[in-house]
Amino acid sequence: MARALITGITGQDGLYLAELLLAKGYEVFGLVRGQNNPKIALVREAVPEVRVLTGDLTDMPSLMTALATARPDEVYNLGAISYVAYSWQNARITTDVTAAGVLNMLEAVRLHTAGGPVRFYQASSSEMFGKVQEVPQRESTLLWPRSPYGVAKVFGHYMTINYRESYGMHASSGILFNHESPRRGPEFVTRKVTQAVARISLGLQDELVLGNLEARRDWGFAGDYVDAMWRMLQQDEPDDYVVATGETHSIRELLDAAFAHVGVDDWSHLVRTDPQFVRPAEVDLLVGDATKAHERLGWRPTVDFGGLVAMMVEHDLAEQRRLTA
Ligand code: NDP
Ligand code: GDR
Repeated sequence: MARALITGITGQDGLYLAELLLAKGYEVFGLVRGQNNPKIALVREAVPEVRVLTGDLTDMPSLMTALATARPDEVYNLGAISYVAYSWQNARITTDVTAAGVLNMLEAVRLHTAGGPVRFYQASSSEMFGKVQEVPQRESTLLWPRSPYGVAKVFGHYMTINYRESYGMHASSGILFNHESPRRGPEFVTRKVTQAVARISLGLQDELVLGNLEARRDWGFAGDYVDAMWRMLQQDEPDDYVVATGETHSIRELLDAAFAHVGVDDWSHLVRTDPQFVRPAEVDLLVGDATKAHERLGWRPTVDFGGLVAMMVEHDLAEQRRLTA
């Protein structure tokens, strides 16, 4: 039975990846931080077969202990402070976790295996592309991060490549574009919109307050993207891959699609913008070219933008009805 260790198991991707690996017959271990993390309940409910281990990416001894217990064939490093807006207010802790945490995990794997066969996945991000240099963005596009989070991810990305080149480690980096789902945290724009649309249509909320409506993102479904992670670690050779749908939409188009789903064509009186949600520096346009992942991994997204928005609004309508019943 193959064994996998997932950091960030309590997050959106951690839960989908655990489900995927369990379905494939893996024994799955998940790293959870904190002495009483309330999100453990999510893990126990969604994936009760996962063995929870305590640890923190900033605490290298805890990573060594987790590796010694899990003895994994594959390590998926999904743990991070992942909210871009938060990273300006908390740049140092973002750097400690999202940048230095990757080094801690890589070094722990190297020491644990003494160059052995553990395969490593790093959750890199389209946020690394930042200021637009090329459209669409691909693996070779110049990185120009625009947030402390983006800078931290660039460090983790190059450190992963460095461990591959220095120690021959099977370390791959997935440059994943935005991916969403009903499990997405409510601080991210898609979920903020679908939750608000559900609440407004049920008469539970009057308006939605957002920041920049012109930014464009390449939004896919998280369930599809964790499959790409797994495929990367099944390759003979480690490498870096862009994972994206190749379609881009603005926040305005997201609002059009979400409100249309509940029968509202004109949302202008329901949405207000406020500078508090505008970032010090914005990533204006993301759209990925996933040709390499198509050709080498045989990976394709199965959910398009319309399907994703419908899935999330339907989920939030059902959830809000349940909460207010
Ligand atoms: P989430 O924010 O949902 O999950 C992040 C996870 O990291 C949580 O489980 C969190 O645990 C954990 N974590 C935070 N700090 C630490 C720490 N100090 N030590 C150990 N674990 C920690 O993110 P997603 O699931 O959406 O994303 C997964 C990864 O992929 C992240 O690295 C993210 O940056 C990256 N990524 C995400 C994309 C997306 O669109 N979703 C796109 C590209 C990259 P806790 O419960 O304790 O908070
Ligand atoms: P992003 O996702 O920064 O791309 O990072 P987010 O959903 O936070 O923002 C997307 C775009 O929407 C604009 N926006 C708002 N965003 C939020 N959160 N709240 C608002 O009210 C709002 N109004 C407008 C933002 O300015 C931005 O342009 C996500 C995270 O999952 C990262 O961890 C990951 O690496 C990248 O995707 C790829």
